[in-house]
Amino acid sequence: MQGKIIKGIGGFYYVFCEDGTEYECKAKGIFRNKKIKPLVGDNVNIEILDRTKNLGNIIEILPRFNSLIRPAVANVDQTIIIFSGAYPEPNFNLLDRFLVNMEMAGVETVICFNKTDLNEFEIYRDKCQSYEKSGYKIMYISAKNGDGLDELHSLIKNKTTVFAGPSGVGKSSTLNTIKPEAEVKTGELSEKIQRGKHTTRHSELIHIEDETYIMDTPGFSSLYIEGIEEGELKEYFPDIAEYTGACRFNMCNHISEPDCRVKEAVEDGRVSRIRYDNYVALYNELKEKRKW
Ligand SMILES: Nc1nc2c(ncn2[C@@H]2O[C@H](COP(=O)(O)OP(=O)(O)O)[C@@H](O)[C@H]2O)c(=O)[nH]1
Ligand SMILES: [Mg+2]
Ligand SMILES: [Zn+2]
Repeated sequence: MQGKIIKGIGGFYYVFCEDGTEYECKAKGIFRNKKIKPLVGDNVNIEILDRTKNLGNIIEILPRFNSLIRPAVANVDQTIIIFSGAYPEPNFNLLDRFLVNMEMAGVETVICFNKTDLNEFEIYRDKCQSYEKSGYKIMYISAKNGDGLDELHSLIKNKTTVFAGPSGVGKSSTLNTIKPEAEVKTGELSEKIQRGKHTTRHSELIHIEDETYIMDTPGFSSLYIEGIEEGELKEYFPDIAEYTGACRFNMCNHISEPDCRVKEAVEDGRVSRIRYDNYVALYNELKEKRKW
């Protein structure tokens, strides 16, 4: 029988099968020999060992089309990166780091600004909107008053989606609007530090309906970009990569070179200045790192 691994804990894999049942499975020894470790998100074939106790054994992992390391999950159709448009205030540098990581992983990303019901959103609205020029799909939602949720719900239909973003931005609250029965724990914001508590512990896919799955992830507060040199960074900013070969220097990194089309685009507003500044900061960070 075919199914999808939705959770892995202590050597057990929980496989949601076509018959609508969740089976607790082991992966026997065959994967250890082949050096493939089953991942949450893997589509698998299982043999059923006990129909009353819902026990089974994974006998085959079907081919993956992609996989992420953090969180460890396979066959991801898209990531929805959720940021708060109010408080905690959106950290655009962190957003761009995340986007670069997803470009490197080759996973499609949608940016979702939540908490648009709060007055503080007015402070950040323009900055959030400047990302519309980046080419990423941008959504504005409120898990609290329901704004934008219909569009979000249709976006996730029959896909496997990872909800990512800092803690306290409303990932779990948004998930609860999609599947209230999941009753994902949400954290009250501390009045003092205004950061969400870490309430989402292990990585788990939640079956919504049909072929729709969502992974809620614990929040992150920092992200590193690893495995590339500064000269490669421009390839992972799609709105900057668009100008490849257009500048005076073919190898232009769009930093301090003369006759640079990217810098012109920033000046006349075609490329977001926030994003460009983050690009320069990350470029310098990667360059520094290489000197160590
Ligand atoms: N005003 C407002 N508060 C929200 C919204 N979404 C979530 N919250 C609150 O933000 C806090 C953190 O939410 P939670 O879903 O736990 O965030 P997570 O850490 O990203 O999963 C909770 O107190 C929620 O009630 C929203 O759209 N508007
Ligand atoms: Mg959460
Ligand atoms: Zn240039």
